[in-house]
Amino acid sequence: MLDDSLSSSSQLDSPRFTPLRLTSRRRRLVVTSAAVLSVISILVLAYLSSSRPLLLVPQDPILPPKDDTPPLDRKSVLLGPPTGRFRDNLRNDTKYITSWISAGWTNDVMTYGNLIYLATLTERVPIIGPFTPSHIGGDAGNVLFGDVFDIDYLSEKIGMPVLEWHEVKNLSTPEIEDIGCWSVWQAVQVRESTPRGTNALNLQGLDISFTAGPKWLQKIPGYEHDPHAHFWSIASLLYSPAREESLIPPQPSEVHGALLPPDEHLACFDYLYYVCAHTSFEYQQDMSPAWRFVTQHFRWTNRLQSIADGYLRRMLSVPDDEPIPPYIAIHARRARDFLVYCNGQNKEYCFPSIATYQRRIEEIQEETRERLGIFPQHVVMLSDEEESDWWDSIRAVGWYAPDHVAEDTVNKYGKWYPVLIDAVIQSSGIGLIGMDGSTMSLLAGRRVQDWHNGVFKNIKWGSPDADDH
Ligand SMILES: Nc1nc2c(ncn2[C@@H]2O[C@H](COP(=O)(O)OP(=O)(O)OP(=O)(O)O)[C@@H](O)[C@H]2O)c(=O)[nH]1
Ligand SMILES: [Mg+2]
Repeated sequence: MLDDSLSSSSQLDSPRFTPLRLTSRRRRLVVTSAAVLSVISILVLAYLSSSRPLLLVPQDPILPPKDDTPPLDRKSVLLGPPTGRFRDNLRNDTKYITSWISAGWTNDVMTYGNLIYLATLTERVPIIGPFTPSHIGGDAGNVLFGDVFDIDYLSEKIGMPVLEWHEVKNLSTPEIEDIGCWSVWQAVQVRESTPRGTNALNLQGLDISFTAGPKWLQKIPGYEHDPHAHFWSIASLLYSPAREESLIPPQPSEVHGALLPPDEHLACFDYLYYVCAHTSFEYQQDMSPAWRFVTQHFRWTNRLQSIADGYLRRMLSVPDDEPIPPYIAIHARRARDFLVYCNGQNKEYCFPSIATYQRRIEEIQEETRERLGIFPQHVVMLSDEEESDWWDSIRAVGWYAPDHVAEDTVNKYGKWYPVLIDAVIQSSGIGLIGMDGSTMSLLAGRRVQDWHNGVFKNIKWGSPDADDH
């Protein structure tokens, strides 16, 4: 319905709304203004024609707008090069966050992913440590996060600088500094009364005084089978009023016996593996925000990818000037903890047979053919299996595998590299058959899905018919 005041003909006809009916004073004003404008126009035209030709057509072709955003300068959130004490390198106008790892390599990748996701939620710059060799022998030494993953790419993708500890503090003989941190671990489980062990003292020279987090951090408080906490429960400890309400007497630090409340400039937590937004072990769910917003942007460094590509080329006999064909990778966990889960059954009974793998291969080929018009013919096996008979049986059916002994991988690159190269190969195909329960399979599968639009299938195991479907 129209507004009455506007639709009334009496108002529309009135002098107030008729610009042509000018008074003589207004007419004089209009004439003077027109004259002044004409003079200005003539002067401007005269100036333009004397100084340069008038442009009637655009000089440049129409280009898409340029992305003028300068590349993100990660180090801008530091005062300068690494200092003896980390505090001397932190900016007063910036807040930071850190945490530590303490499990197998893939779990540690996920833990750093959780830390960085928490950093994005709390608008704090994450500072991350190296990967430490929990399962590949202590003599392997540490490997920098930035030697495995492209940290500049990651920072660009998440729109936030990600720092490594060695960029903040001089770690050659780290000066021991006291700091207060929250222990999430003391809050979310009942088996251990101490904070989760960290390597902060050895690696970063941090002598930590822990404050146990409140029991409500645990997703199901007191439930001994699930030590998960929610991202936002942990985040709330960095804000008022949860912080003040949760402060209890801190525990003395190991070296100096310092008693410190959790640091507000550099927030720190002992362990962030068991963290989710909604569901425990959430990386298994497509909704996993840590995966979608952070960990999927952990891309291999160019160096690591090209080392792995070299292995693939030699394995599949692909010359340097030809593309590596799309292939299906299989990740077969057959040792250590997975063997223990077999409860004494022999491996042939417990782990998937070649025929079981073959069925999954055909399913993936069918799906990539239908969905992508690609029919991958090469199959590459990656495994922690050490028995040569099993590897012979794999090669006998025409599947490929990197030969880290013949390639002398450990001597050439170091002890980390068989597993790193295998992880890159697992995630660079168009399909992955993973081992149910393996986080290494899970992340590789997510990469295949999200980086290459490929297919990920986990295989069930434990008995010969476990994967029947
Ligand atoms: N070279 C190689 N080593 C593997 C492979 N799969 C597992 N491993 C080794 O077995 C170890 C598995 O133990 P974890 O470190 O606990 O593995 P994770 O990365 O946590 O992953 P999952 O235990 O599978 O969940 C790895 O660290 C590797 O040393 C593989 O495909 N290739
Ligand atoms: Mg493991």
